[in-house]
Amino acid sequence: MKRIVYGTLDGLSKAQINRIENLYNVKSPPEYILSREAAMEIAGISRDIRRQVGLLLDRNGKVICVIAGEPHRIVIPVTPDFQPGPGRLKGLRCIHTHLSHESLTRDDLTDLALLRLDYITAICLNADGTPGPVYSAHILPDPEAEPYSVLPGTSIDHLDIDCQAQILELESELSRHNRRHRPETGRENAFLINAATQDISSAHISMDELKELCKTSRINVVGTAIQQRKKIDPKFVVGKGKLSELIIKAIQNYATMLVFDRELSPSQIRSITDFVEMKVIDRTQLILDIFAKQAKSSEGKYQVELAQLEYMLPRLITKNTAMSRLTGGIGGRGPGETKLEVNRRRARERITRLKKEIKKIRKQRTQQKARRKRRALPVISIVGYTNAGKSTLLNTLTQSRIIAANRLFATLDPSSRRLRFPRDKEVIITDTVGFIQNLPKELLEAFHATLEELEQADVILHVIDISNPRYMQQKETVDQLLKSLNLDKIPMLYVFNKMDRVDLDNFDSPWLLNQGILISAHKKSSLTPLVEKLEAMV
Ligand SMILES: Nc1nc2c(ncn2[C@@H]2O[C@H](COP(=O)(O)OP(=O)(O)OP(=O)(O)O)[C@@H](O)[C@H]2O)c(=O)[nH]1
Ligand SMILES: [Mg+2]
Repeated sequence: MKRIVYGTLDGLSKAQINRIENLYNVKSPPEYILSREAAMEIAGISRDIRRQVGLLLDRNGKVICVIAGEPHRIVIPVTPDFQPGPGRLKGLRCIHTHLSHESLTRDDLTDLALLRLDYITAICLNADGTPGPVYSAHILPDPEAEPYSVLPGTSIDHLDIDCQAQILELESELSRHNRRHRPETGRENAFLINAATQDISSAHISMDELKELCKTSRINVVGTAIQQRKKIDPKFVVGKGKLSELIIKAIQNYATMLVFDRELSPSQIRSITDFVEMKVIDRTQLILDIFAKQAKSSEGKYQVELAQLEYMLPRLITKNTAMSRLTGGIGGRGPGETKLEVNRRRARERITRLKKEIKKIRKQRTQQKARRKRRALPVISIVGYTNAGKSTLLNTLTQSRIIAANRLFATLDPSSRRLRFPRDKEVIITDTVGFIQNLPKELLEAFHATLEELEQADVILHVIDISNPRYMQQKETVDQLLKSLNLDKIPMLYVFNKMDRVDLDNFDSPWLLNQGILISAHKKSSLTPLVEKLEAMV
């Protein structure tokens, strides 16, 4: 780092500034939190300028950074050369002055935990300006315990605490814990955050589903928090103070990623990623990610990539600090064109390409459809919430082997099969992508063509997994989506699936079951009433 004074020097005399700059020459042995002389000097300067003064020291006791603060706080600058890895500390300790006898503040402890400082120490000034009590704190490695420990107050005569050895010991304990909690390669440890402005029960429902989405995406959930608020914070979703608290909890649980159970606006993504040294994603990105992993056909892949790009384009950002380095840098790019602009331009070009490709495939499909129409077979389309058992039903009905799996969005590509009814009538039966609450609008747009095909349906089979505790909400989500796609005019049949997994005598909404047909999609014998009903409908 540059040997400049960080913070504010406004209103200070040349002599005062000189004295502060000279703090870079301070020598402090590694066993000491800070040598007595150095402690005397920062207390002296602090008394003189009536503001806090801070130092960042590396593990050898070398001053890496001098900070001139305000009367009640210092702002610790970004230190790109000292980034704490997983299970590691920052390699820097912060020693600063307090103008009164106040012990470590909440902000001090938040800095300690968020920045993963080796130590944080406050040297308090007595009323006469001499150095008074000294307070220190360090992080605790145990996820079950408090995040940090504040040591009993001492004085500047007792800063020889074998500091370096203590930090190393703490760090080795941290890395032992980290090894135990570390995710397997290719996985992440995620901490999930839901900000609830309405009733808490729907927040819980949504959070349960987010956990399932994580499972499908091979993400370990190491902690969750539902935060009730009157209003969503426009910058930090849950407010900066709360967010700090949650991040500390996340770090403590060895999380490598934060997942927000809502769609983050571009400015929220920006403020949060500027604030935290951790991967941050939202519900939409998670769904997009699952779609991307699951897409098989080229059309499906194009559609997902298009949705991802459309979603990312306004969110393509770099960190504030990195931004200034990028824009200030010299490079082979056109004058004034930053990497960000290049990325944006590439994304836009790719979007245009993808739209063309999708259009081409769509045209071929329309021709196929026309052919099918000539044969005039009725079409039955299976829709429903993801994981309801749509593909299983199609498989059992038509003895096919479409992928059916206990994960969300197993099916992205529509498939059609012929079904011959007992009385020799033939129909086409199609399976489609599953629905979900708050389906990202980019995905809805990208999958429009797929969903459009539903318009051709003569009958819609709406499959509902009644063994899922959220079945009612899921049914409503699908009903609403069908309505928004103008499909609610097509004759629809409710199919209540997975009856083998529920105790029907004690089912909580027995009236509902009268509105459709009960089945077990993987048991052919249970499908007879459904087949009879369908035959009558087409
Ligand atoms: N117990 C039980 N499990 C079922 C039944 N029908 C489906 N399943 C299981 O539910 C899971 C999801 O089934 P799928 O057919 O893949 O569900 P889907 O609606 O096609 O899901 P997506 O394609 O992800 O939207 C699978 O593990 C199935 O084996 C049933 O009647 N009873
Ligand atoms: Mg499926």
